[in-house]
Amino acid sequence: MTVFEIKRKIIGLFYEDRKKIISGGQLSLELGFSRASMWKYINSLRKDGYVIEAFPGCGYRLKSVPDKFYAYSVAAVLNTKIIGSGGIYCYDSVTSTNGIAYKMAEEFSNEWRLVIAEEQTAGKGRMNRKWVSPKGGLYLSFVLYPDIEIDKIPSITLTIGVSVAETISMVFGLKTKIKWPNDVFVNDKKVSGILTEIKAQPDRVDFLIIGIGINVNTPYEKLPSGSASLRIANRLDFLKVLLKKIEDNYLCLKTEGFRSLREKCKSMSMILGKRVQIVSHNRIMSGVAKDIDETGALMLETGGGKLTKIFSGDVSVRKI
Ligand code: BT5
Repeated sequence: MTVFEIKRKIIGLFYEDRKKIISGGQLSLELGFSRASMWKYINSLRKDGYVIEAFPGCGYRLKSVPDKFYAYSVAAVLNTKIIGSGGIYCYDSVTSTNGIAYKMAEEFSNEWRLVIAEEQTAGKGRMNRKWVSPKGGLYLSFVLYPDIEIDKIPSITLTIGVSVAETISMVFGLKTKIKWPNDVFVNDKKVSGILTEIKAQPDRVDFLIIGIGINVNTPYEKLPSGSASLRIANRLDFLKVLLKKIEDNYLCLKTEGFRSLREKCKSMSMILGKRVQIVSHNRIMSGVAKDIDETGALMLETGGGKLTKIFSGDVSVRKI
């Protein structure tokens, strides 16, 4: 076993029930090596910030976990089957997790990798905008290999948006809204943005990079005005719930199509039925946001009942 696997296994054993005391004998039995070697790994985990109490004659207990992602700790708790199955990569600081995941996907095809960073120095929004990414937030990207037509990609971004919104509602009991095509709002403030990047051939999608930024534990002075941030005691627990929700919804999209997710998306939408202005490919359009269609495109009523299909753009809600 590698050090990664040993640490993953130890954290996995403790994480199931954090109040549990596990005897040294049981640990060495589970891991298949001596108590002396066990001590070495317990100390290594302590150096990583895990507080592991030792009760002489009884065993060990995990008292607290560090507020830092390690690939082994994420692997220990993650209960997804595809997301991250090709490897989990955690960094202290990167330019952009999307950039890293994109390079990985180009180099290692068909590996469903997951990239997480504590901070990004050049976090990307859409259309070369910036995603402010101070230390301690949640910044992650993963590679998807969807067997889907290019014009249906917006439905994937919306599925991810629904998943982020559902997870925040579930964990915090907060009402969340989705702003087509890629934002999640709490109390009318943006808490999360999604960036979907694509590599495709004329007739097929090679891969997608799904990048998610969520403001957690971020001081407001570090964020653009109009942002929200969530206070989270344990980011790892949140990540686990989030990625499972994303995977479940993604598999539902694959097997059942966009139908039920589209309904969720519509019910969470903060723009449907409203008069909006959309900037899309340097074109400005106004109208009423009427519907989200079966591909995830926005149907804009531009006058006289005429519906225009919009695949991407920036939406602002008009006051009148
Ligand atoms: C987005 O773009 O909202 C997509 C953001 C995706 C970020 C993730 S983090 C992990 C992964 N790696 C990356 O490099 N990116 C992804 P867009 O819709 O273009 O919104 C960008 C706009 O949101 C900016 O122009 C600001 O107005 C605002 N903004 C920037 N940082 C923000 C933040 N932390 N919280 C709320 N709003 C922010």
